[in-house]
Amino acid sequence: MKKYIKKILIIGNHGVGKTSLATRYVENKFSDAYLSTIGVNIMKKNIILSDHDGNMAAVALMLWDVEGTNKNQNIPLHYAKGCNAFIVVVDATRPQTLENLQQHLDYIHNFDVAIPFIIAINKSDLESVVTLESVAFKRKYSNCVDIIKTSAKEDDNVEKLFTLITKRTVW
Ligand SMILES: Nc1nc2c(ncn2[C@@H]2O[C@H](COP(=O)(O)OP(=O)(O)O)[C@@H](O)[C@H]2O)c(=O)[nH]1
Ligand SMILES: [Mg+2]
Repeated sequence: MKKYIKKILIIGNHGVGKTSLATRYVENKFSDAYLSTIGVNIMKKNIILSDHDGNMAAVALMLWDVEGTNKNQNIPLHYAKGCNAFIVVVDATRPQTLENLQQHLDYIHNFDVAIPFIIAINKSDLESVVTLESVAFKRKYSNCVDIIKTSAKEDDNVEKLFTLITKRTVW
């Protein structure tokens, strides 16, 4: 089996659920308490992926859970060094977090225009007010792997989110 090491950055506004998604995926835990991330928190998970043809890959996944950035705040560019993909998280209950999407995309594109990213519209267990027209969006950004609704709280689509984006870095 081929072995890979992949680095994925998780970015988005404060409080959208970046840490919760990573913690759900890596430790299968969730907390309602909000502890703001300072700087960056790196989590690791070893996974086995398989594609449609039955090819297998062992991936040592490094998730960089980056401190939230709101309007006009930027993540240090060096965090993205050696990064293979991005997860951009939006809060389904706060339209303002979608307004900053362009800023997060600009960060990615400053670094590498071709790098794959996936968008998580998180907190799908709550009443959603955020919509993103996915067909038009994906046409505009060919490196957008998918836009998926997730809930770190109820463990909905979390595995799918991380698997989809990691697969794109391998195959
Ligand atoms: N209802 C609900 N709350 C969530 C979900 N994900 C995160 N939260 C809550 O939202 C707050 C911010 O989450 P956190 O992961 O710290 O956000 P971060 O700043 O993006 O890392 C916390 O109080 C979490 O418990 C979710 O899927 N559903
Ligand atoms: Mg956090």
